[in-house]
Amino acid sequence: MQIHLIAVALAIAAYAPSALAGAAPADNRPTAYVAKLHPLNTKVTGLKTTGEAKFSLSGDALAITIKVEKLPPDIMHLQHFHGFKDNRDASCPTEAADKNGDGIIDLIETESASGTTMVPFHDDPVSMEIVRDTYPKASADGSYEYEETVSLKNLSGAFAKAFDDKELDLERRVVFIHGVLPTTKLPESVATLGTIPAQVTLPIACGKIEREHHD
Ligand SMILES: [Cu+2]
Repeated sequence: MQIHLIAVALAIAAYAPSALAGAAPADNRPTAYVAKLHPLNTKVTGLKTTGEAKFSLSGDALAITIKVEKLPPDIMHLQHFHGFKDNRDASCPTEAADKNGDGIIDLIETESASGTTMVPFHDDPVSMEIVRDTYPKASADGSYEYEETVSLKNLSGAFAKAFDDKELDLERRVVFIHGVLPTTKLPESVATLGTIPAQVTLPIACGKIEREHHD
């Protein structure tokens, strides 16, 4: 029995794709990657925003599902995966990321641990357009479920074009959820991207993407 289990484990390991573009696992279930989202900047939101982002690959179809709860309600929330252009392993920021000590981890302060904004999760991820008004909107009770299926080939192609021929490399990326109510008072020390209000870009949840293991 034990020998049999080891053999199965080895077989699965042998099939594990190094990047998303690899083969299906030995058991024929779709390859899946999951990020468990934990809250960030809870002192600002007063909420423990949590959820899960899932990436399931079946053939060329990459289904992206992101479920989030305890969000600032009734507003649109930017969501992306972030990572490093040189493919270093990204991680979610810890409190140490708060370089200016204002008690808030702003988008710019996430960059040393998490890299930059890469792929947007709105109605058209393949467009790679970060500024768009089709990100999901939280319900009045502060939750949403986002689902979008894209062609892996198309997304990989768009990604390679934007990031110097690099692969999606999901296991080296992190998922961020952004956005607090526009009425939220933030100190001027909170940095943002360009002219986008800091309330829109403030990270409120993060999760490291990991390959899902079936047991
Ligand atoms: Cu982002």
